[in-house]
Amino acid sequence: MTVQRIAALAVSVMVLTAGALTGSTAGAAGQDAARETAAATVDVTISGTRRITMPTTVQPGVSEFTVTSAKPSGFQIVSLHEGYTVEEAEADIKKGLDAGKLGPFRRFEANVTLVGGVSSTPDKAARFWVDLEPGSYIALDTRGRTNASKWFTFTAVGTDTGGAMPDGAVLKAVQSAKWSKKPASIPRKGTMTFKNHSDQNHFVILVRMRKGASLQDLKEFLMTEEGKPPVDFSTSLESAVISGGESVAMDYRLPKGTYAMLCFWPDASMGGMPHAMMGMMRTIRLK
Ligand SMILES: [Cu+2]
Repeated sequence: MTVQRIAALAVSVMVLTAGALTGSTAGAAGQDAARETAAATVDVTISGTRRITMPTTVQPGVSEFTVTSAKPSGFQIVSLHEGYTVEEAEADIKKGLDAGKLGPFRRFEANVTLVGGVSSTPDKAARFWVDLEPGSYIALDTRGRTNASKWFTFTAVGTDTGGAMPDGAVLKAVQSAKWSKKPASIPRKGTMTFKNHSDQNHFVILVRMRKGASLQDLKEFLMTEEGKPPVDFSTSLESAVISGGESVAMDYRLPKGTYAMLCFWPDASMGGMPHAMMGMMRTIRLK
């Protein structure tokens, strides 16, 4: 299986998982999280044409974002480094992430900090929390085709919210492209914080394993794309992409079971190979 095929598969996984986030927000666990934090709230809406509406200024510090979208969406906040323009970012995403050219992809990764976001579905608003440094940001819907005219620029300025990230399950990326071995299990619902303690960009996908399926079965399926998938793509959860040093928290609710934990972000040093294919793959119990 070529890297291009794997990347295409990863995209199809993401599209499939986007439809499976129903029930991932609110509920009793979400209310607990709200009580524990004093974060400011920011409302985001994403139209059917993937145009983003939100405040043009937000407070720095921890904010709770609520995303309502007309289609399955992937709200993503990005900070462009000094001197890197929106036009350059748009061109590098098109050539790098969309068309698989390594040079533009490397330039994009070298010039941005991926701050957080959340996947959302039309039937239910999605909630996430991030800690924003003062500065300017762009927000985009990663499910749409790259089109900077639909990106939204906002600024974090003024008094810090004083809020804290919510408590709950913690999933960690470590080293370069590895998952922390712990925890072995997490609750099936609540608030999850994805912490990136590595030096690469990552996102996390949890996808339920079919009964009797092993990680080896999943590796073989991803390599060959033959046979019945050993995972159920319709029962899954996907985070936004975050850079090393960043954290994002989100509400989630999934059925009990054994899940595969994967990251499909391409690795520039491996010709764009998705991290999962480099071993960023483990199982985790949801109970
Ligand atoms: Cu990764």
